Amino acid sequence: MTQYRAFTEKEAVDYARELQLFEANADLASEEIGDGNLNLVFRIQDRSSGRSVIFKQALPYARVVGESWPLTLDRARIESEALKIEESLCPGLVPHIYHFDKDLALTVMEDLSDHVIMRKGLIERNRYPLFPEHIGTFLARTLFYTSDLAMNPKEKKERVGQFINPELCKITEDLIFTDPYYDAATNDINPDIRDEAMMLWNDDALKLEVALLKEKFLTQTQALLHGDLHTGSIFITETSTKVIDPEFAYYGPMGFDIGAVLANLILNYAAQEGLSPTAEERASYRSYLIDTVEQVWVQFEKEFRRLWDSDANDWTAKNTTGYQDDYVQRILRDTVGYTGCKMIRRIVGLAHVADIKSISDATKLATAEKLALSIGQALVLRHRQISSISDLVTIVKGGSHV
Ligand code: SR1
Ligand code: MG
Repeated sequence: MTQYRAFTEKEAVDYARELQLFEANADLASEEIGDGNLNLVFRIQDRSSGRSVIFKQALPYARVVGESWPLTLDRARIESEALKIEESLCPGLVPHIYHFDKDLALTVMEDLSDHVIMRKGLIERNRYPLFPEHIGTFLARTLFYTSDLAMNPKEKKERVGQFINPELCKITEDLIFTDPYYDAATNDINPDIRDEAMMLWNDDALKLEVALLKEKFLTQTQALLHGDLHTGSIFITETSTKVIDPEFAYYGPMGFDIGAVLANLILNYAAQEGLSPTAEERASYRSYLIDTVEQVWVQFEKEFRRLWDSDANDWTAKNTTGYQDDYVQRILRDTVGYTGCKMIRRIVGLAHVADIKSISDATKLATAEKLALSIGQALVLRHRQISSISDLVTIVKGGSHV
């Protein structure tokens, strides 16, 4: 058994040699490139051929806070097992895993350096025409094929057990569903919008809707989720999309993953207040983002219904008129609710998003944050009345719930 140790750049190279990932005498360079909240990420490259791989190693604590926040290394197992399932269901839409070492909490995977992190691409106002089709397919296939609609019920229950992920789920429960709704010490609130944050804490109607969404997150084992599907968990080019980082994977409500994608697109929409140089460019890019939001849902729904019609295994799913329509409507409502929760947490909670954080003008920053908060609140408040994706679009374009 290997003793766990957090790798240095040199140890990462030594381990790459041990695994014989490169020619014995290859001239290897190693660089720690992780900029996420939790892990170490090394790129190991053969200087002469240019060939490279990624080492992702979990730390026994949350990197963003430090050793005072211990965190299970089991998340590395969860991530590698989820990636393997996702690759089997969606080949080409996730990085390929070459090797996993449980003791070192280390995953060796395909280097995606020819892609960019989608959040960065959106901050630069790039457009990705194939993204809705790619992510809609990823969402439909991973959520459908891991649910009771498609799986043998015994195997599905065993898989729920395989993905019990209490520590990572607790982060989500606290940071998304609990802390933003009171004056928690971990919240990070721009003083210029403190009044708006305090209004959240006093909004009983909003807190009731959040409670219902939190209860569903805690109790519903509908499908194997990615669990943290924001635009920092997506590598992208104009023609390719790769979903990474499913360390928060667990069995939960389908709308949570779809909502994560939509929330981060809409956070960028709000951030255009400070990111776009002119009113025309802001309107144009916002229109692209809204269209993308709509198309992600449309592509998801189309593919999910197609899979249900062709591949459902559950007798009830195949033989109950109206069940599919009701099921899809419930996913949509959950999606809208979780979209709202995920927007609110990125404005007043612990971990913000670069789209908004990178706005240097204080007035524009506060305007963008208020817009994101008001859209998020409206989505949460109205999620149980939503009947089509255009209802969500109307709320976003309205920019407020009044
Ligand atoms: C302490 S971890 C903070 C956030 O980073 C991850 O990406 C998750 O979104 C988590 O809530
Ligand atoms: Mg992550």
